[in-house]
Amino acid sequence: APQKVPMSPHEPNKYINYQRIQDNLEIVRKRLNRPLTLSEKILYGHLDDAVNQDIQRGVSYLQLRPDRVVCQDATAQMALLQFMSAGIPDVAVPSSVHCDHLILGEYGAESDLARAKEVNREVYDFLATTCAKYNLGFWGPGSGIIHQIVIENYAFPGALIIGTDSHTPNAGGLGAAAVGVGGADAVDVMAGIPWELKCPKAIGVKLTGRLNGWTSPKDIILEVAGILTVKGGTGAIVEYFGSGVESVSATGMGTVCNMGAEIGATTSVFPFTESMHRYLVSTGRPQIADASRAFAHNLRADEGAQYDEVVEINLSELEPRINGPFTPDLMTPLAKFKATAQEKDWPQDISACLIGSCTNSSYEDMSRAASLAKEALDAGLKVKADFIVTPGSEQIRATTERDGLLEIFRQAGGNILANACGPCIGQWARHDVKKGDRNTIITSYNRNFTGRNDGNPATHGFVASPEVVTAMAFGGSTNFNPITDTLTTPSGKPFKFTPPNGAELPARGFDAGQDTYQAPPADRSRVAVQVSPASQRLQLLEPFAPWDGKDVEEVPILIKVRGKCTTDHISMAGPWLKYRGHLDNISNNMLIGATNSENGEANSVRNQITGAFDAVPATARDYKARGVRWVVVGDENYGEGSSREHAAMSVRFLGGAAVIVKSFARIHETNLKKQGLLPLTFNNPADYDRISPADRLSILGLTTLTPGKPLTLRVTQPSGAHFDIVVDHTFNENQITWFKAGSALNHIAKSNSQ
Ligand code: MIC
Ligand code: SF4
Repeated sequence: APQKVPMSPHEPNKYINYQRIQDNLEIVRKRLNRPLTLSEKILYGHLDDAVNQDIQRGVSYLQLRPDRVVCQDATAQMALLQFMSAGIPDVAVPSSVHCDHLILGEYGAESDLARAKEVNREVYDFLATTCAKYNLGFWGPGSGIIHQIVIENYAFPGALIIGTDSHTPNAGGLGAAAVGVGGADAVDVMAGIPWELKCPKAIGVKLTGRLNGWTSPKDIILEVAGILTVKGGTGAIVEYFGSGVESVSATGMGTVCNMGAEIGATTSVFPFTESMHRYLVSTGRPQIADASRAFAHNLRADEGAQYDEVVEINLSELEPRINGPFTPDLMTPLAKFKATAQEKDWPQDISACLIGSCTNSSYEDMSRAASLAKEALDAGLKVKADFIVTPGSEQIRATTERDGLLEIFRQAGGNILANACGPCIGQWARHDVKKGDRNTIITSYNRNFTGRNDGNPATHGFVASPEVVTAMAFGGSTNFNPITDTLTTPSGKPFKFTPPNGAELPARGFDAGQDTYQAPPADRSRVAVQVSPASQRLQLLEPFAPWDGKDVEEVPILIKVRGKCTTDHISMAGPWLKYRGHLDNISNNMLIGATNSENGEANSVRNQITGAFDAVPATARDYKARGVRWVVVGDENYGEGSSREHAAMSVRFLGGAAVIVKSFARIHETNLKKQGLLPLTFNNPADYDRISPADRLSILGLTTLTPGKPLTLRVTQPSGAHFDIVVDHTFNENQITWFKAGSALNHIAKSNSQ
C-alpha cells in the first residue's frame, strides 16, 4: 500500500491520498484498457466516481476531488465573498489565501510593504478574519507570491490543486496537476462539491539532450510558446517527457509549467524526477520525497501512452530566446534579437530589466543571475538600465540575502522590491518614463500584454530568462548580445560574460525568514467577519436574478470588440486591483481596454439608444438603468490570460446577457457560465463580420437549451431586416442549472438551504 504521509508541514493531520489514486486507476484501467498519460493518471486518480464517470478526452466533463484550493488576495476577496453567501461553516478541503498582488512596487521592499499594509488594511483584515473563521491558512503580506509558497510548502507529486490564479500550474514543477480557475470554481470545492473540468486533451512535449550554458528552463517554455502560440494549449494539458527531463530542476520545471498558462493550457505536468526528490528534501518534506519516489510508477506516463499532438525539443541545441513585445508567443532567438529589433523598430534602449516574480524566483534562478552580475561588477561595470528584483517568497529572500546574492544585485545598482507581484501586475510606480513614451523593458516574468507592467501602452515588454534579463541590464540595449558581444569596462578593457552558473539548491539549506503564516485558530466560533456598508474596497454580494424563462430579444451590442481581448482588456489590473472586493466599483473598468471595431478606439462606444459616444461602463450603466440588457461580440481567444472572474461578474452586474465570440479561453468561458451569462461562439467564425455594431441581437432557443444543441442568433439590422446565424455553446446539464438559477452560486445556495 502507498505510504501515508502528511500533505504539508502546515497541516500535520491531513494526509496525501495516494491510495485513492491507486484505487481509481485500477478501475479506470479496466474500463479504458489502454496506456494512460501522466495527466490522465493524476486526473482520473482524483475522480469522484471512477466507476461511472464518462471518460473521453476533449469531450466529457470530469467530476474531480482536488486535494487543495489556493487563492491570492486579488481573487480571494470575491471567492470568499461568494463562499460566505453560500452559507457553509468551513472549507471542505485544505485551503489557503496569499497576500501578494496588492503591494505596489516603488521605492523598495521595506517602505513599499509598510505602505501596502496601511493602504490595504481593510482588505487584509477581511481576508485574515474570513480565513480564521472558515478554516483557511492565511499568508500575510510579505510572505511571498502564491505560486512560490505553494511549491515550497504545499505541492507534491500527483497532487490535484486548483487555484484562483492562472499561473497555478507552477506547482507542476513538483509533479502536481495544478489548474487555474475562477473564484466560483474554488467556492464549489471549498463547499465540498466536486470540481468540474472538461476532460483535457494531452499535448506531449518530448525533451531530449541536456540544458547547458546560457540556456535555462525558461527557454523551453519560450520555445513551446513560439511553436504552439497563445491558443495552442487550449483544452489540453501539456505533458513533458523524455530523457531531457532529468536535466531540469524542480523549480525550473515550475517555470515551464507556470508559463504554460500563456499558451492557454489547462495545466502542464512533469513526471516524478530525482530533482523533485531533492527539492522536497531541501524544503523540509523528506517524508513526501520518499513516499512519492515509492509511488513513482503512478507519477509518469505509461509506456505507449498516446498524445493528441507531440512537440520535440532537443535541449542540447536549444538557445536562449526573448519573447515579445505585447504577446508572449512572439519568439525571437537571442542570436537574432538585435537584427529583429532594428527591423521592427522596437525601441533600442532598454529602460528597465526586472527579475523574480512567481515565474523565475528560485534559488537556481537567483544564483545564476547573480553569477553574471558578480562577474560584471568585478570588472567595474554597473547596470545601464533600471534593475529590479522581486523575490518570490520570504524564504527565497531570506536565503538569497544570507548567501550574499541580493547584495550583489544591490552593488550592481539593483533595487530589491517586496516579496510580491509588484511590477508583474502593474503594481509599479515608475518614475523614469512618462505614459506614452516608447521604451523597452525585459522581464523574467510570464506575461507581457500591452500596458501590463506599467500601464503604458508604449512600453514594449519582453520576457526572457533571469540570466538573459540580468545580462541585458548591463548591456542596456537591444543591440547587445551577451553571449557574443563585449562591453567596455571603466578602465577601457573589453569584458565578456562567461555562461551563468549557479546552484540548484542552497548548500546551507533554506532560511525561512520571518514567519508570516497564520494558521486557523482552534476555536473559530468567535471570529467575526465584518464588511462595512460604506466601504469602497469591499461589498457584500447580492444574488443575480434568475433567468426569466425567455429568449433574449433584440438587445443592443454594447461593444463589438476587434482583435486581442485579454482579461486585462476586460477587467484591467494595476490601479483597479484595489476594487477586487467591490463589484460595483470594479465594474467601472469593464472592457475599457477593448478595441471598439466601429472606431478603432478603446473605451468609446456608441450608445445605441441615445446615439452618443461614451465610455463602455457608462454606456452599460445607462442600458442597465433603462432595464435594457446587452451583449458583447468578440474575436478569437477572447478572455485569454487571467482567471479573474471580475471579467465575467462585471458584465453580469452591468446587465450583460451573452458574450458571442469566435473562440474563448477556457477559464473565462467557465467564469461566464458560473455567473449566469451565455458564452456563445459563432459556428462559422466568418459570421463575426456580418454583424454591425448597430444591429440588435436575439438569442433564440433558450427554453430548450440542451447540451450539444446550437442556438440561433437573430441579427436585426437598423432597417428592420434580419437574418439568422448558428451559435454554439458548451453548456452541459449541470451548467444549464447555473444559467437557470442566475448563477452557479444561486444554485449552491439553493441546494444548501433545502
Ligand atoms: C495575472 O498574472 O494576470 C494575475 C494577476 O495573477 C491573474 C489573477 C488576477 O487577475 O487576479 C491571473 O493570472 O489569474
Ligand atoms: Fe503575481 Fe505576476 Fe505571478 Fe500573476 S504572474 S501571480 S501577477 S507574479
